[in-house]
Amino acid sequence: MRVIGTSGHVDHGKSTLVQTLTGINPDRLEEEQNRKMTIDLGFAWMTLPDGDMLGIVDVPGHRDFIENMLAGVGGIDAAILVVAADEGVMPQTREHLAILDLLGVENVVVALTKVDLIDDPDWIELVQLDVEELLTTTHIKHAPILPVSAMSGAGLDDLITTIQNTLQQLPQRVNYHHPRLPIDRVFSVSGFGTVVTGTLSGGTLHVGDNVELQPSGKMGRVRGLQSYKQDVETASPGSRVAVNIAGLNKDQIQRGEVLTYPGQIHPTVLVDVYFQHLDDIERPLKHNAEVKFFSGASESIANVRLLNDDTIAPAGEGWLQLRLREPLPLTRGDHFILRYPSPPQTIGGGLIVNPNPGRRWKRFQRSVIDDLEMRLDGTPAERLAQVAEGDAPIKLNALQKLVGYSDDELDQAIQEAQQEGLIIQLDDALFWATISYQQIVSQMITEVAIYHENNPLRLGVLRAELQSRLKIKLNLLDKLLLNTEQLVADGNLIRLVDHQITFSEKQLSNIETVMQQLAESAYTPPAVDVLNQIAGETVIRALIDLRELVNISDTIVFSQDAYRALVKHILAYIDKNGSIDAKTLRDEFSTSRKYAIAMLEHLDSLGITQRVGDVRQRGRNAPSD
Ligand SMILES: Nc1nc2c(ncn2[C@@H]2O[C@H](COP(=O)(O)OP(=O)(O)O)[C@@H](O)[C@H]2O)c(=O)[nH]1
Ligand SMILES: [Mg+2]
Repeated sequence: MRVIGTSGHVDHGKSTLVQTLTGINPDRLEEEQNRKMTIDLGFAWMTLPDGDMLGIVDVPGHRDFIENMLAGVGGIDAAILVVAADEGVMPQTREHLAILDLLGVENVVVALTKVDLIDDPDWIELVQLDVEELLTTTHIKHAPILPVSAMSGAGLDDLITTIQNTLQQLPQRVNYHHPRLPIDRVFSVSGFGTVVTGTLSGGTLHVGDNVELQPSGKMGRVRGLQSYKQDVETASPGSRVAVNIAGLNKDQIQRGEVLTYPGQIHPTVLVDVYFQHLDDIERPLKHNAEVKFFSGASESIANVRLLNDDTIAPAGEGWLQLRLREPLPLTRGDHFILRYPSPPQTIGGGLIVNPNPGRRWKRFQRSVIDDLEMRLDGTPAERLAQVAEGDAPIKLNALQKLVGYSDDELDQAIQEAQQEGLIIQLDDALFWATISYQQIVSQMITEVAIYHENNPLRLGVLRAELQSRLKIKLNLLDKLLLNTEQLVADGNLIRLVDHQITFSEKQLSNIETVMQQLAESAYTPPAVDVLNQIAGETVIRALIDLRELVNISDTIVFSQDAYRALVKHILAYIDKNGSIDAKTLRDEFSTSRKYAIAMLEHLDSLGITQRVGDVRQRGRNAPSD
């Protein structure tokens, strides 16, 4: 699954092209339809010939709505740059392309539209040369240019094939277990509640996941997911996603917020960035300038500190520290754009290098700049943590092979990564990136919470069931449980620390009847079926979970008291007489052979007794007192 964005000057035919390709009109607002102009982002999708789904974000080309365009192009895999053959390269052709370049979008397909209006092939060639020249001013290496017409349909098949080829060459999207959905739309659907949409990156989202919105910190839960109007259980990175959130209403959410897993991102107001100035602007960027900052789908007013320059001239580059008026959830490696508020103009953009410097840097400090330069490439600790991300923890020697550090470098990097909270140590030589670890822990908590909700009368979820849901090894599950305070392992059952079984009045009175019957014939208790009929199977099951009852076979349960008395007596008898057999047990407790045999077989299976010929002796697990 991939997402591309349109780009280009207003009226060059972006929305028409999207509608022709997908059958979906991206101009969904009434105002857009009346003015025949895209104002806000539009969304459409199609199935490519190879069967892959393609999401398309259609952006406004008008200069007044550049900021809406910025909210839509974060997270796209590639762009279609639309240039009308009759007008050629225009101001927002340049501006959009510059923005794509600053945002690191390297894959562009140029659609030279409206060729039906042009009779002169030389003219088309001229426009094509102009576009090629413009492309040389960017980092974009390869951008096929295709003459098309949405009116006549000319060139559209070629365009689709070219888009498909471009996307097929992109590396697979990686699941970093760090899902981030910059929200570009919020609405409510009657009967469902609040829905937010965005282009997902960083990891998968699942129905039932607990999620957090940043910067507000509000928590919710994924009630449903859709990708391209289809219900899905899991949404993958690189797709357009609509999330139905339980626990939050529409008014509590805004465009620009990021939906993520709890605790994975923290909003920041101070960021260190590497900045590239666009070249076609008259004035240099000055220290203390007030600008507008855009990243993902979010924006804020920002104040610029030039860390190592007096000014940054057009086409220049340099280090900035930005103070944001609004706290924003940013991470290292995010791209950003700066604009002047008035007259509105795109200045340049670049990369977030440190999202959390925590303090204001003194200007012109060699050490500060050195540190930032190292961060631009990633510190050894950061590289180590990146390699330690994944579905399972990684052994130290495997980690070392992947990063290629010497023993000393490795020690140093591990120490730093631990201090910075980037990795955690699970065992002597077993490490895991903190974000991967937190992800699985939060998934574990969510699974158990869902289980409680669906099975209120079960004390907890079976270890094996949880393990298979999480698809992790059993010994890893046990290690994680030891490290997770919110969960308790109670024998084979895992539960939230504060989960309790609550019975209704009716159930309590049935339980009383059951306990009475068990007290009356403690050693010849009624069969489980009979008890099930009195109180219901789930209630009897709950009593077993709570250890009020002990099931020794499919059909027999004893009350906890009777069971304890039996075990105690059996062991005492063995200690005194060397062994016990079924007949003796039957007579000692005036029970029947059926119960005596079942009890001894049960104790054999636990290793409390062991069978030797026809008698039982102490087993390896018998308590010593
Ligand atoms: N002749 C011709 N007109 C087109 C073509 N594509 C779009 N148009 C017209 O160009 C105008 C602007 O199109 P629109 O898709 O709204 O442009 P946008 O602002 O880039 O989204 C509309 O009047 C369209 O009908 C085309 O291939 N040929
Ligand atoms: Mg449009």
